[in-house]
Formats: sequence, structure tokens, C-alpha cells
Amino acid sequence: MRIDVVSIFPDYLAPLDLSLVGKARAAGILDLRVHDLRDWTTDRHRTVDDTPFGGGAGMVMRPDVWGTALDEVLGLGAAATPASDAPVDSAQRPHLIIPTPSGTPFTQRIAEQLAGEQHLVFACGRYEGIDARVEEHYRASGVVVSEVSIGDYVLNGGEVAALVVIEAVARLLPGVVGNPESLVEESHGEAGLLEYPVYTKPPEWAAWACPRS
Ligand code: JAH
Repeated sequence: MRIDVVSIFPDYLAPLDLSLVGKARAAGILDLRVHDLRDWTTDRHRTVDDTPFGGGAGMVMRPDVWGTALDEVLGLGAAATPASDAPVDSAQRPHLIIPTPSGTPFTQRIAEQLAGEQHLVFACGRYEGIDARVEEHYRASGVVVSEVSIGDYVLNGGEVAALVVIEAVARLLPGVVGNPESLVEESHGEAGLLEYPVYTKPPEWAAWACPRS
């Protein structure tokens, strides 16, 4: 699987070098690339935001900078456009994912669907978010676009939500979790592994015994 993340704080994604996700990258199971949005700016100050149209507090991320970045990362150059009679396989198309507090609640079912796809691109907004025409434009261009939320709260940007989604998806890729039975048990449902207490050795600790099986 290929995953691209575009952010003005690429260092926020540093934990993806660690643990199982880091090993999946090193093993070539996951081709994960993190990009700095400012690499696609053209002005001296590398500006990515501007004041809201119609007034209001805060700043909004500019559609032109995001458009240049996403055209490249999604592979939408003229040379990459498939013939109009080419078969359409949605799992092969890039999927643009925009973390936002108003998005579809992220679940294990969604993680399972995303794990079957070829290419995920995360657009991490900051400030008051990304100009809404960006999402509209890519959806109209035939890109699969999802707004996702990892919970009903506001963060300072989409990076932490992208980390959560990437970890949940990457561990479902074949060969990432050492013992695939760990995944099978979870797939038995919402409850599954999550809802009973677990124990290990020593069988007696601080006057507390493990329950007998
Ligand atoms: C905040 C862009 N569901 C959690 C979540 C995801 C994204 C954001 N906030 C919360 C966010 C500011 C700008 C995205």
C-alpha cells in the first residue's frame, strides 16, 4: 500500500518511523511518504493561508497551494490520466482523506475498507481548515474523497487524526502484525478482545490472583 501525507508540520508524523508501522515501511509492505505543503508555495514567505472570504475569525488554507500539491501527490498530471474507456477499479484509484471534526466517524469497519485500497492521501489542514472548493474539485475530478473524524473534539490540525487512521489501517496489512490470529480475534466484533480483562504471570501478585480458567 502507498500512503502520502501532506502537512505544514511533517515532523508531526515522525512516530510513523517507529514500532509496527516503521517496520512495515522498512519491510516494503508500506510505502509511506510525508510531504511539506510549503514545498508547493511560490512566494517568498511560503504562504499557505489567507483571511476567510466574507470575514470571520482565523485563517483558511489556500486552495491554489493545496491544488498544486494534491495534483502531484494524487498523480493527476496529464500523463497519468487513464483513457476514458479504461476500466474503473475504485480500489486502484487514489483516495483523498481529509481529517476534520465534522467528518464521518472513523471506525474499525472503515479501517478494514481502507486497508484494501492501493493509495491513500491524507490532506492535513490547520487553522480553520482547507478552502472547501478543494474537496469539491477533487470529487468532481473523479477522486474518491472522504472527510473523517476520529472523535467529537477539535484539534489544532489534522495530523494527529491522520496518525490514528494510518496506525489502524497499517496493522491490518498482511505481514504487519506478527500473529494474524490477533487480527482474527478482533474481527469477531465490536466487543471481541476489547471487552474482557487480561492476565499474565505471575499468577499471584500483591495478594491478587488470576481468575481460574
Ligand atoms: C482541526 C483541521 N476528529 C478530530 C479532528 C480532526 C481534525 C481536526 N480537528 C479534530 C482539525 C483544525 C484544522 C483539522
